[in-house]
Amino acid sequence: MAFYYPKIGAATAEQFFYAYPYKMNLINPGAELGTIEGWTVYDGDYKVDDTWELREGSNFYFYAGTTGYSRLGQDIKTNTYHNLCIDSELVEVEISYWCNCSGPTVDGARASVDFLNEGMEVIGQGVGEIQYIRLYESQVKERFRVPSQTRTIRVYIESIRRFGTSNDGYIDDVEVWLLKE
Ligand SMILES: [Ca+2]
Ligand SMILES: [Ca+2]
Repeated sequence: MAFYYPKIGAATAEQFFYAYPYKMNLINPGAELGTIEGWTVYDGDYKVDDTWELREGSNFYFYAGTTGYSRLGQDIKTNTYHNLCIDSELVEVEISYWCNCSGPTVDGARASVDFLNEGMEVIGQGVGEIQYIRLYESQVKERFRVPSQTRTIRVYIESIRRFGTSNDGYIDDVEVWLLKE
């Protein structure tokens, strides 16, 4: 079926919800550029690493080095059509990522989000559960309600060290989806 955008003047939230769930565009979601390009360091520090294979076919993942706590974020702007849906207060965001927290006592990983309005003021927040996962290839999904008037979704990934000097909350392949609740 051909995908088309309805005319802006005529569009309603219901007309656009047919496109949901909708995958939002992230730059460098799986660290495969070999750098943290596209992301902003909000706390601590991040680099990419390739010691372990978190995901089949993945060369790199995000690694917080020897920091105690690190947080990496990326802004996603919503468009006119999403705004119609968001302002109907029926939209949720799902943030998923793959993590592996290794070590004698595992370190943690988490996803969180800030919702910002047109003036880039924070109008809502969501905080996921800290994951302590020793299994390889574990995908975590977190869902949060998107507040009306949200125009930027600032998604964060976090690595939390509990043991040793290496912060082993590794994260790979971040995805952001908008869903109708
Ligand atoms: Ca990767
Ligand atoms: Ca550690």
